[in-house]
Amino acid sequence: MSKDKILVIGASGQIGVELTMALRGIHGDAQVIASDLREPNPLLLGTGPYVSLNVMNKEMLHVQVIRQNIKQIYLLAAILSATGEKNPGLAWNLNIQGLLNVLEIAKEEHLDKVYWPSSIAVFGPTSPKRDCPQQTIIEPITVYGISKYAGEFWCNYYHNRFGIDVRSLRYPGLISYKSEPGGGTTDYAVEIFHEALAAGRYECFLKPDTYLPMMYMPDAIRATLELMEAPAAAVRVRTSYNLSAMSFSPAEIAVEVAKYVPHFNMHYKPDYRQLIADSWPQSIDDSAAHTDWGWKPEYDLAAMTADMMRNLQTPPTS
Ligand code: AKB
Repeated sequence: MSKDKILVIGASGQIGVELTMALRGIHGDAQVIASDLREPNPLLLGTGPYVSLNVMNKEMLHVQVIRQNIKQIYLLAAILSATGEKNPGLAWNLNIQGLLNVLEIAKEEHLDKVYWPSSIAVFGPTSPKRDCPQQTIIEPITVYGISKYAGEFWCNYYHNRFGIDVRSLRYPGLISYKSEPGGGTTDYAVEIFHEALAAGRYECFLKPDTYLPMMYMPDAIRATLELMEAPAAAVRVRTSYNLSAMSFSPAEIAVEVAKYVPHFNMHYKPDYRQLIADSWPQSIDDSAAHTDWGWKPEYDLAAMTADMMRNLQTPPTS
């Protein structure tokens, strides 16, 4: 039987749920196998095949790749920046060993393509703060950032040495309403919507003037699909592409949210995540993605806030 299916690892996470649904829309429900260690996210229930899978178990992963006739893998399972600082060893193991397991299987089974996300967390305090370029000084201070940077070079290595068509994006903070983020420093920009609508106030764990690169999930999903559809020759960056849409501070998003929640009140109580946020660039230069495969974001802060509010205030239809 020819290999024709797509495996999404970490399908119940913030990106995984929406990417799985988007891939199912394009390739057909049965062609996209969702997998996770966790229970399936409720939004995925009844939408297509689901297998319970631990990416750290290479043998089981290998068995599933053969059994399910997998030709492409999207590896989304990871421990993010804030959670990673609580258990650095675990974050390194999952983020790196998980990737190596997938790359080895891609080599052994001659898979068509692999997708693996990197992050703006690769950058550190010595990287340029504004319009941070694709290639620059990169000295990350979090274990998450170190694992992502090392992972980028493993991707590059497997591409150069074994011809694996592995592609990657450095996501900024991602904002979404369908599935929640978990353990990131940029999570405040999602929490603020839920707390504003539920309680009319939010206590932010970053200072009001902390500018960070951010992106609305529909843009992130489209960027991922466009990168994966691009002709291989156009994908010249085989570490990971800078990707950008907007930059804002907690004070600025609070002003936008207050347009929809008139008495909205924001308090600030910075914690250990401030140090992480301060180490990252405020904005990103993603001109390589524009040039190589035509990337163009659609959502700015106002458009994203309007769409978030519309969706969070509308009861879901079943
Ligand atoms: C995090 O905050 O850790 C993530 C990221 C920027 O990769 N959202």
